[in-house]
Amino acid sequence: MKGIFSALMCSFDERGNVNEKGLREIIRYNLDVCKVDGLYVNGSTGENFLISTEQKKQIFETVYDEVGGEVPLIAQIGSLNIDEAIDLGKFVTGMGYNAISAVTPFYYKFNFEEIKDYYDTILKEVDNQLIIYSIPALTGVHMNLDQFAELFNNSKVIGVKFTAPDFYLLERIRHTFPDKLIYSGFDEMLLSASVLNVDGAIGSTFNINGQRAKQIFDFVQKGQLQEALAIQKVTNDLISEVLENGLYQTIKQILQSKGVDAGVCRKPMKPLATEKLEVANTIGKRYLQ
Ligand code: SI3
Repeated sequence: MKGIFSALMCSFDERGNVNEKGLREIIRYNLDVCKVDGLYVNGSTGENFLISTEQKKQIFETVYDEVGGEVPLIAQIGSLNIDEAIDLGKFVTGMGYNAISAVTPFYYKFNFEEIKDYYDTILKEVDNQLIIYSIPALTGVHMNLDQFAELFNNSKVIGVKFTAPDFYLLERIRHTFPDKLIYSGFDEMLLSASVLNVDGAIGSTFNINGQRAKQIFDFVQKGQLQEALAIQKVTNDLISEVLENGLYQTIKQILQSKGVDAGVCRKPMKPLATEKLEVANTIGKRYLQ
């Protein structure tokens, strides 16, 4: 469960249906070309919050079938509808997923007691281990060290996907909880998080740039910081161009240019205009052989 995990993209057709063949190709590209250590399924990058329960289950099943035990799988089952979260949690646990993960409940301004109860309720019902998905910039949920400690008090909570630029808090969490799994969530900050001894990282750009992410992580573990920095620099050149052109759409187009049927993004995300498709192809050629 350590190392570089792709936040797996999903292929959708123009009508918004899951393209299973395309999804299998994305998985194979991640495992065979990017050589990632694991997959994080139905996260933000998987457009999870834009799809139906049936589609989430279809994706969980297809991924499990294609991966067939090659790498560990984490299923993001978090939902504002706690019954859906529990249903999905039981579904993936029955299938054999290594862990579940759930984003902190968002939109309504839940207080911490409610957030803690959300996780405890899911874990009372689902017989699996859970990784908290913390992404304050998108959820508005900012938790402090004491609150992480309260969540970690539940022994089934085995770690956190920490997607925030607060390296002071990250260091405090690492130091206080040496036995919990901590994944960095911002690919552009992988080196800095790795220096703080995170156990791994989960990110969207690993769908195309997983090999460099693995090099950064490995170099830091061996204490070769200058080598890691050189690769983080190229990685960040790539990421800044991808972000400017449109994050998920550009990653999909780059996959497309590598012969992977990555499809389009779900509405309301808009497809790339022709000029941006060309920019995506150029990024793919410049940074990814
Ligand atoms: O659940 C997920 O799909 C993620 O792991 C998301 C991940 O944290 C990405 N963030 C978003 C909002 O997609 C990052 O990998 C991000 O794309 C990258 O660091 C570029 O900013």
